Amino acid sequence: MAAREHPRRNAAIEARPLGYALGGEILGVDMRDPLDADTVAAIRRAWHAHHVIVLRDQNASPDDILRFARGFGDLDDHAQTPFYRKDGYPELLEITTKPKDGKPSETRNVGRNWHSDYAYTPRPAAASMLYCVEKPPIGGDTMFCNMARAYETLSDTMRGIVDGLHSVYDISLVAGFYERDPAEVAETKRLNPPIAHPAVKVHPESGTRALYVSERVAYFHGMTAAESRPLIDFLCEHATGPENVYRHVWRPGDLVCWDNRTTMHVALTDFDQNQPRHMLRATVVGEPSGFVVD
Ligand SMILES: O=C(O)CCC(=O)C(=O)O
Ligand SMILES: [Fe+2]
Repeated sequence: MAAREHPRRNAAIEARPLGYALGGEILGVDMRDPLDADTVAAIRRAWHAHHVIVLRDQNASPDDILRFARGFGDLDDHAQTPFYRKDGYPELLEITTKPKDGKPSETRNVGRNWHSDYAYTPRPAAASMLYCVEKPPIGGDTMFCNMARAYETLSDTMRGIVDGLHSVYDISLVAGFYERDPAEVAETKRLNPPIAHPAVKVHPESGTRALYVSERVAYFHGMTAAESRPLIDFLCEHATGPENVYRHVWRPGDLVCWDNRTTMHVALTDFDQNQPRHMLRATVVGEPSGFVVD
């Protein structure tokens, strides 16, 4: 391990807001330091308040990322999408534009429509932590929206309607899904049949109610696709309006952590995709949810 030039303590933790609707920067945390319970509690408080938290100027190895992430819960081994794991690190997804084994990266187009991670599984992600190793000189930004605020700003009547709905998530609605390797597409579809989750999620820790509808929802359970479509479109448009969004402009060494129960995100193609953009993601597993539909 490299010598530490400026060992720091994780004692004085502050968060400063990055956006009006969501987003906060955590100051005073070095991911290489061991995480104590007070630090975890302070970060959690900031995370519940801001929904997306950002740690800048980190110099974290894959092991540092995993140790930090484990402080916040059990990590997913990504068995639902087994092709994207970093070699030797099943708990890290490699999201990269860099060719692998002489072939285009299968993760070059991950996250291109608004979504919450692993909503198409019976154990949707509680949280995701994405670390930027390398980024293009311009762009490659990620946008986040606040789904608790999206829910709160609906009318009472519309809240009553969505409270009674289940969103049916379909992995084939992942943007660019069919541009991936056909064998992989078939296998990930087999592993992830369409699944219904409540259209409003109650956060298990904070009790916050948040809309749980995305561009990967095919229909509402018990309704036809034609009946569902205008409502899905309205809710997505309502949730992703500019005033409800934080846009993250990456720097290498950023760790961005989002709460998948209260946010959605989208990875933008606002960059030259021949340029390297290389990210590592750890995923904190959530509670089991939903039922597979026929
Ligand atoms: O690459 C990104 O900015 C985000 C991709 C994504 O959707 C994810 O890591 O969950
Ligand atoms: Fe994602």
